[in-house]
Amino acid sequence: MDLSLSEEQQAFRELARDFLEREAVPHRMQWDHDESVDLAIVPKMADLGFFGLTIPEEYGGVGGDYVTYSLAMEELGRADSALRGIVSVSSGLVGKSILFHGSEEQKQEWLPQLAAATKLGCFGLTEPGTGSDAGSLTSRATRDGADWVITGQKLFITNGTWADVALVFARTSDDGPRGVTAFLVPTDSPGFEAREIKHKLGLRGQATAELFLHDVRVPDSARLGEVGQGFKIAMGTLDKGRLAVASGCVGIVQGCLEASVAYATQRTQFGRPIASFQLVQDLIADISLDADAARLLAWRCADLIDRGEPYGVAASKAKLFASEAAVRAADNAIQVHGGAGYVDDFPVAKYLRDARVMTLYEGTSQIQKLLIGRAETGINAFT
Ligand code: COS
Repeated sequence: MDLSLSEEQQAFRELARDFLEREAVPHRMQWDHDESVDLAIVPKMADLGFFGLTIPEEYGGVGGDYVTYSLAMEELGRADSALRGIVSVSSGLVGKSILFHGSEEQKQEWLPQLAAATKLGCFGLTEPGTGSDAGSLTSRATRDGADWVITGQKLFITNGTWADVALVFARTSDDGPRGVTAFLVPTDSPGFEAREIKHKLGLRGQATAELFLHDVRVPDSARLGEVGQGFKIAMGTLDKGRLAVASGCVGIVQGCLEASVAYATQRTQFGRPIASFQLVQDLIADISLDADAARLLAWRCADLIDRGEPYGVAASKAKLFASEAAVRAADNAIQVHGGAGYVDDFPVAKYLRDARVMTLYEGTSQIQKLLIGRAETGINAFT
């Protein structure tokens, strides 16, 4: 479905698809079994521009608009959501936080390395006791002369064991969300420890970790933004992150559609292709509809960002619909495949396992509904 895409946008999408068909699709099942992608693909993805999209050229990025970014995330989601997560956390959540809130020195130091993927970033917001209620986080940063000393624990952190820099949100006062400050913490700092979480349901190819900060000392120059501004930085960044998740989910739905059509047109039962049965076409039509609707919501959000319009609610709607659609589409795709869909000979079982977390992370479906409800009614369900 091509809706007014420019030649550049289409060209990038084709380049991304060709690259991922060659470099990722043949290996994704093995990476899933190994519980790690082959990290040799990371610099190759950076060469193509995946990590530098929407980061300005003056900071080592390739620039580009958010529609192109959405297309890139879709192609990554279609190929392997583990790869999409690596990119959208490192250059998306961490890179965008630095781009919009960093000092000139911080931008010069980190953005070229994140855009080239010579360094990876991770986003340390969630804690064992704080998921949806992110503003109540308990990791603490205490001022000590010219430094800050950070103590706390973070959970379910994508790229956690691979990252060179962790964007850590810590409490600098007891003033709820207004008492949170952001810090760029090099992961080789003394007292910083990352432990990988194994045996996840999906996204097995990406490193998900628990972070422990034992009196980690950083200079004040590692502070990102003003003291007390950390929660707003996290929320603003997550709005763009939700577009990345939504677009990745569009890729999952698209992958389910292609796999289902391919299977249903070659598999015969009762002497004819199963695609000729109306109930199989019903399943495929639902997947096709989900692909179009999710993609249009993601593109609407990307276009709002490109035009400088408010996009937070559009991001919530895109993330909510696309993540639920990805789970639904993968489930439908398995139904089309029958028993063959329940094993790893086809991509649909992995699509379902990978999709399942999308309705949870970067704000659950319930949180997205409450954000949409708050925007529609003016009434805040969180207070
Ligand atoms: N962009 C910028 N600022 C924002 C913002 C956004 N999207 N959302 C909230 N803020 C600001 C508010 O304007 C408010 O500022 P003031 O102090 O100046 O009034 C401040 O942040 C606190 O906002 P709010 O009162 O809405 O905070 P809550 O604690 O009620 O937030 C929700 C509630 C549920 C919205 C928030 O905690 C949330 O999004 N949770 C989900 C977290 C999440 O996605 N976790 C996944 C982590 S990554 S896997």
